[in-house]
Amino acid sequence: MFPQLDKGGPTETEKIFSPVDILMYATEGNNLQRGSPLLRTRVCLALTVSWLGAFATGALAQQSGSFNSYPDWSPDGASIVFSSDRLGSSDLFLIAADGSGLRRLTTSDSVDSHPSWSPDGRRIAFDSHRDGNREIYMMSLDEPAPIRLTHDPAWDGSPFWSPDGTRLLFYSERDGNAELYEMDVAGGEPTRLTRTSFNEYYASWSPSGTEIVTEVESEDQRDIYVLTGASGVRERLTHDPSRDHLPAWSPDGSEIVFASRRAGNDDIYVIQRDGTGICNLTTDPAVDVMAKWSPDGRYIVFVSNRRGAFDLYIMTAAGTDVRRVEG
Ligand SMILES: [Ca+2]
Ligand SMILES: [Ca+2]
Ligand SMILES: [Ca+2]
Repeated sequence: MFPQLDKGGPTETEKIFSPVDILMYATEGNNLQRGSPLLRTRVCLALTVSWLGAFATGALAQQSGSFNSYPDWSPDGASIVFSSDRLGSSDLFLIAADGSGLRRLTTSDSVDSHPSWSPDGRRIAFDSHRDGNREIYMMSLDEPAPIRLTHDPAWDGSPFWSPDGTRLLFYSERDGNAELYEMDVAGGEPTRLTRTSFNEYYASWSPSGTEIVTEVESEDQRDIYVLTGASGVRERLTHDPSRDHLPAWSPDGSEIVFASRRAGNDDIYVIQRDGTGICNLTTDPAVDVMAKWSPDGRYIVFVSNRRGAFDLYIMTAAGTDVRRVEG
């Protein structure tokens, strides 16, 4: 239904990521290393065996393709919103979790990315370069003309809805380095939440709305932190010299899923909220990133280039039964 166009290079990916150098997967993904299992701190062996059994014959046959990224589930778990450059510059798309009903949401010539579905299921927040620099936007699924919410020449990106649907959490570099901000979904001035010399990226509120999980960059290292309460008490959950990034909560708030390069390439890991019990769910030598739990807690959607292009995949929350979301 939607032909996939080979863009011939990482241009769109660079547009999405270069300002903060988060993820140069289009180039790094071609430089895959097989990670040593010995590097993993606490491998869930049963899951690993299951995975290897299912994918021992898997191959990185495709060398190029479109960049499908940043999936987020609808509140009812039936659909997934994601960004994709399959029809040109990166736009937002909807697809049913079974891979049916692909629908294009935005048609900007610019790069639209990082969609976040509202708790009431009616709106999508996202970021876009359509007005010259990265800003936060919101669109209704009934009235898909996006409303611009931020107006600052600095990078404003990766919005995430508060559980009560009244505010958006995002990061901005308007004050010199990346900090977290929140703002009313109706608009107005954002409120700055962090004041550090580090970079805070890619954050989300816990299901209770009382905590924030974020990736923090300091001294060329990225780790997962949880910020608690108005005073922003910082709790560091990971301490690995490799990159730990792109965290997201489980629906009950007891666990956090994230991507890490600690085994030599990006894989999906789960850690308990208290920082214990880290467990890796993927061991494919490809890039496995951008994981989000389904609202019912049973599945995790993520992005992988294990077949060449970056596509959406769904596995159980235990890391089994991986399938690509066709479409
Ligand atoms: Ca901006
Ligand atoms: Ca900071
Ligand atoms: Ca991997």
